[in-house]
Amino acid sequence: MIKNVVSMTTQYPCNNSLVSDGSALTDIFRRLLRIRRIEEAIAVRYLEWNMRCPMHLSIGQEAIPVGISMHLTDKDHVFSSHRSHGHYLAKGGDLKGMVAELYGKETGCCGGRGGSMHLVDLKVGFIGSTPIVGGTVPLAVGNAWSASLKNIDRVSVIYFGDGCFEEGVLHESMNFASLYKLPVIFVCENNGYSVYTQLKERQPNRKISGIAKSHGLSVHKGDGNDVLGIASIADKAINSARNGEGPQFLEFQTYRWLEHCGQNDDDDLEYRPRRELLTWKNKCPIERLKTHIVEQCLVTEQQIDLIEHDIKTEISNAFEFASNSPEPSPAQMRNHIYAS
Ligand SMILES: Cc1ncc(C[n+]2csc(CCOP(=O)(O)OP(=O)(O)O)c2C)c(N)n1
Ligand SMILES: [Mg+2]
Repeated sequence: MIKNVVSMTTQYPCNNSLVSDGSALTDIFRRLLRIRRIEEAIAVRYLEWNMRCPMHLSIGQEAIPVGISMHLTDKDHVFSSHRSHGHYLAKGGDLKGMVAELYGKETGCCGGRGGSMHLVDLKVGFIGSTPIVGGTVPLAVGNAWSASLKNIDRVSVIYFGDGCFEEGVLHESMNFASLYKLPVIFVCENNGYSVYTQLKERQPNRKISGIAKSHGLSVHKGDGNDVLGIASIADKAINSARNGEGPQFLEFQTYRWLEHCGQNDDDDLEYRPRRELLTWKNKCPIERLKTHIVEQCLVTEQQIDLIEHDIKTEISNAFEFASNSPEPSPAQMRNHIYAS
């Protein structure tokens, strides 16, 4: 039986049984599809000009946060970047709260003050995202240091891109986390680009994961479009960090389908080699899982239609909620300001 409500609290053991567990795989499929469909809806509605914050969509990269969050508890903390929607929703973030935030409304998860690149939701352990590349990395490390000093059973996950690997603060943070054996999971979503520039034009020919290893981190690499492979790596790494074995570095190869910032397909700009996008679209993480569960008869097409329908309803309710929500009151403008 397929649940109608998305449950983000279910944690999955990681063993081979997951590959044939129909209800678990269906739930994972639903989580992936939910992120894809909301971002597609944002892309369409962005043109209405009611959402005014810059938007970095993660279409094509959904499997990484879904595979990782499957093994996080409500007490674990997540830190994110400018491309934050998938990280937030996979951690159990509230869809209505996110859409209202994109609309700048009072009911948004940050009261309408943050927008897409400043999602925060302490209720679900989503401590924050910022547009400053690398800005949240030392925060995640500090958060893990605090857990370590206070003996709290908690891991901190920090998501960042291959471009962030060029920021000095990431290396300082890895060094510190390694020295103090902190329970941090560094997750590099390597989509091969920083805005319009390919990795090989920005970094010498050496492995990102090799540098992380030389900082003393345990390194794991995987296919960022294979949600079950990611889940398997995440399970091991998160357990190791939880058991005091120190920081873990996960590097996943993936690909962003749309432009760096905005709702358009920008393949016509030709900063990416011809057919590269198509090659990656053929490795769509959602289609891959769908093919597996349909071919193994773990789910029927009818059940998939039902999931699509549930998600569509949830998304349309979220947009209605956001557009009907009030604007933040000017009287509260000075709240939450620490300096002026
Ligand atoms: C410190 C800093 N430098 C530069 C920028 C401009 N900038 C915003 S996103 C981005 C690309 C980051 O690439 P990556 O980390 O690979 O993430 P992706 O966009 O590929 O997900 C850059 C250079 C910034 N926001 N902050
Ligand atoms: Mg990148």
